[in-house]
Amino acid sequence: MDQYQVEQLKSMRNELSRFMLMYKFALNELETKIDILKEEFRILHDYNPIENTKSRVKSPESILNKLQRKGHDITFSNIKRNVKDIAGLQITCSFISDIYQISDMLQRQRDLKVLEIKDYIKNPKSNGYRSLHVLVEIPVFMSDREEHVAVEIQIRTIAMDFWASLEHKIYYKHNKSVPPHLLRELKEAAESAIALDHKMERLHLEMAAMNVKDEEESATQLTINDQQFSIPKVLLDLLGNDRSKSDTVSLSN
Ligand code: 0O2
Repeated sequence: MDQYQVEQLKSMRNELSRFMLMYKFALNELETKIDILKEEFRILHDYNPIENTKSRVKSPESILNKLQRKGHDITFSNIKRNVKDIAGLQITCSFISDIYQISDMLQRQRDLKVLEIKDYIKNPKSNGYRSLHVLVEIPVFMSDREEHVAVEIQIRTIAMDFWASLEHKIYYKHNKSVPPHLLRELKEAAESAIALDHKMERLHLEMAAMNVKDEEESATQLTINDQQFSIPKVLLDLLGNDRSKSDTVSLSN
């Protein structure tokens, strides 16, 4: 390789690094958003819907394979336009309802533009894959320009994630031609995962209802000097009346 070729190679490598960095920065921004939500939930609420997050930038080889599969010429603009999952963020939750709650919270953020939502939970893929894919675009401010970068957010339960990682491994291990008995068993495993998710959600709702009762009960209890007293209803009504009177006074002042 002569000096000219080495220089050409270096310049191409720099261009590729710049391109990939844009996706890394977009992921950094989204991860910060998730960290903020996690911390807010940890401090202000009893319950955190986000179990875990994982991010990855797709390898150049995998990007090119996808572009070729879709029948496009290899150019940076074609990659940007046609491969939307170069930056990927996976969020795992305990319950299905958490998935939609997180998706709503992200969709309400004004600097995120939602490009597409694929709901593989309501419409699972034929192999059994379930997950909510939210494709967003986020602005990234660099030294000389502003780029709007796509990030694919995959939100799923722990059970869905367990299944997807195993299926992904099997798929690649068998070079994408998985033996029929494994496909059948994977489908069965996906059904067990659905059943588990629904059962856990029911238990979670039941426990939440019990907690509300407990909270109501403890709000009417008073502990003085290690002795517990129930506050009589007449006293609660009286305190309630006094509070609403003083609220009216302070509001009108
Ligand atoms: P990898 O190795 O994770 O990067 P589109 O982008 O819309 O033109 P695509 O890629 O089918 O077409 O979009 P989709 O359905 O949103 O899938 C994108 C990613 O979701 C995949 O990326 C996987 O990460 C995941 N995914 C989708 N279907 C399956 C599935 O059946 N099993 C598993 N385990 N994961 C799935 P890649 O590039 O395929 O793979």
